[in-house]
Amino acid sequence: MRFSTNFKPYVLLLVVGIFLLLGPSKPMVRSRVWNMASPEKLLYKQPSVLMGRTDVVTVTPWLASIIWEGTFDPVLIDNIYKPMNLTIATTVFAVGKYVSFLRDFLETAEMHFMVGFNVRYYVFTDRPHDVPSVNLTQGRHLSVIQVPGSNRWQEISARRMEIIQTTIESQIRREADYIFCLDVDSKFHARWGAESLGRLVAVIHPGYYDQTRANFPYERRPASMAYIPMDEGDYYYGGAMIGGFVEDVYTLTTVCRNRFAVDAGNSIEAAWQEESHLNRYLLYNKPSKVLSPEYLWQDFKAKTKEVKVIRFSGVIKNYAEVRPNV
Ligand code: UD2
Repeated sequence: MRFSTNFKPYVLLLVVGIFLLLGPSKPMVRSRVWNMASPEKLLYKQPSVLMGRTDVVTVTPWLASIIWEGTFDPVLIDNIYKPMNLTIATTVFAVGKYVSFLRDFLETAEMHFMVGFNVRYYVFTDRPHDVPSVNLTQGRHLSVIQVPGSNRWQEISARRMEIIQTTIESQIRREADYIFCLDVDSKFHARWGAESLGRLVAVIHPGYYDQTRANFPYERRPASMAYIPMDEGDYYYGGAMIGGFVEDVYTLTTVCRNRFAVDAGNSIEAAWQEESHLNRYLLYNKPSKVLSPEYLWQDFKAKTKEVKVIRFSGVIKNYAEVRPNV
């Protein structure tokens, strides 16, 4: 091949070099591969392969752990995860009167949620001036993001998927490694730590963990994109918690948001809004870690014998009082 007299091969080499150095343009996402390095000489209880919880199932049929008290060693877990210097995004929506739940949510999170980790709270509200000022410990930040109000609670609850998706795009994927999306009308009561971290994390709804799948309140109309047939289903997952790597939750929220929009176009609203779409998504995209109902209880429910610790629980609320519609 002959070059024209004006061609300068070193210019081509320079351009190719710069391209290889900078790489093709792609969204900036944070690295997500860590070794499970444990410090030398750390003393903790010897694990057993014969003794453990026998009153509950601690692994799913696709071999994801189900996290119950007694299945992990908090000292060991913290010593493995804390040196990774992870940042955990935590989204919470407080739209309309739900802003009144924020103080308890945040104050109890400071006591129990991912203590010792970098935590970034993203508070979505239409009432930024009513967001309480809460003392945050070192390494923890809070940003308030204004969102529109609505006169339908179903819309507020369901629109979370879309807003989480777009906020991951605009900032969270650059600021955090993992994300938890939580209901605000809740309080933490005990440790919720690094044992909950995983690629895609779901929580078993406390109302249905002892039920057969036919009794799960899945969306049963085939016309809906959230449809689950009667003879399918693993668990009933609660919509009050979605977690995992930021990019995996991004995919989940994108898919659910799009399916919700298709349903809306067909004038269908799934039985439990985004919770129904979440359940459908997780049936065919299995979570890599499942949190037991310790991580999502409801204050009106008496504690059952298999639940040794209630870590996070929905408060009793007067629906007519706090919701914009009934
Ligand atoms: C269940 C789910 C919830 C959601 C909903 C179905 C559990 C324990 N809860 O709760 O996650 O799937 O069913 O839509 O699994 N919100 C506001 N302002 C409002 C209304 C709602 O900010 O006026 C936000 C707030 O963060 C709240 C969340 O949406 O925590 C869910 O709404 P909810 O708690 O009223 O829904 P609920 O109790 O039926």
